[in-house]
Amino acid sequence: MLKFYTAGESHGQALFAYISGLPAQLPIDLKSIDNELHRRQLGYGRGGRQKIEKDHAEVFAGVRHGKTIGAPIALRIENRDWANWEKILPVEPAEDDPGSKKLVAPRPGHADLAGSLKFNYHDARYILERASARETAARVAAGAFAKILLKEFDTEIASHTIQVGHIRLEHPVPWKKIRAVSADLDSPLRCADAALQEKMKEEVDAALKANDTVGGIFEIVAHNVPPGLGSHAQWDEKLDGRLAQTLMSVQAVKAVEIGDGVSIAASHGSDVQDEISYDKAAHRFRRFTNRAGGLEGGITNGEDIVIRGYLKPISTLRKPLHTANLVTKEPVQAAYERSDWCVVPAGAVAGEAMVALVLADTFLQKFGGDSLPEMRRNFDNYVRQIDEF
Ligand code: EPS
Repeated sequence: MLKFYTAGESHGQALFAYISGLPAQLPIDLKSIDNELHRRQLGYGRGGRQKIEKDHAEVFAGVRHGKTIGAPIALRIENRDWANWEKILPVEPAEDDPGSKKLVAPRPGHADLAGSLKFNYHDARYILERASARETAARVAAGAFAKILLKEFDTEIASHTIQVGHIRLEHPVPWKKIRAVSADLDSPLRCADAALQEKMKEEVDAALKANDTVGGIFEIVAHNVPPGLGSHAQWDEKLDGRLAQTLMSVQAVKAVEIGDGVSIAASHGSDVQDEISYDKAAHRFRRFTNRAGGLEGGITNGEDIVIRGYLKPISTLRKPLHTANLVTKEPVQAAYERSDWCVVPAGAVAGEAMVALVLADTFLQKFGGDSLPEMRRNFDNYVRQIDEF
């Protein structure tokens, strides 16, 4: 079973990720991990922090001579911004607590108030430090290891932006185009339609001009996924449920959709179920459509997994909203922290990592193997079983 945890705060010394359960002898291209981290930092509408950081994953355990050894992996991502915060957020007790960074005006939409009530803090600083989307850098680094494992079995994950503000990409995009735009480090919003992307950029510019933020929708596709992953047998084994929960855990995601889940709710069954044929040459069952997004009954059906994350406009606004002071309870204007004003591409990269981590776990559950060669033998046997079905 693949497990991963992150630790670290946005303005602490570093972020950490711990991953266990990967098979031994998996070749690890450390550059690919930093490329994922770089992708996460990009995006039209990202704030000043991304000019400070140049995220790099230092691996401290679990990898030797460029390959996993079947032991837990530990990595660290330094926060360059720590130089500006070490006196404000020291680990050791500090005599004079420079209250300048206290946050007593909780931002509506952030974890500030809910977290302060939960942990009995009258200063939301200690909540926002962990709640910040900065934490997704650690998840992206962990997800990069999962992507490397999946790639060994020709399963790939990519994403693209399908909506920013009111601007929506309506037409379907083929996998090859999604893959290309997902990897394009120069694409401002990773939208496959260049003309529409210009309109999306105008939405982002308008939000900044109005001292506001803007949300959107990203679509993640897992390509070349074998049928039979996940299970219908128990509520917590249903892969659609696991993926939905995983994506919801990414900061600012407020809704998740698998396949055409939202639009088909208003349709008839005969119009939306994906009818089936059999491709004799390829020894594969095929679908004429993929409205189910590659999952039926909580189990992969061999089509691409398609999952969308609906991102709220982030909560930190230059145009402050009404709130109440945590100490005096008096009405005040919400605090402002340096921030982004559109994070759809960044949210998509974090989402890709989370989907990769869950899919890698389902691969390990189905094919097991303490070493990559053993896992591959199990995988090849299963593929033969499907061929001979
Ligand atoms: C982010 C880092 C943060 C924020 C942003 C995303 O850095 P800082 O707070 O130092 O600017 O820019 O996080 C939020 C706005 C938030 O509320 O979560 C990052 O690295 O993704």
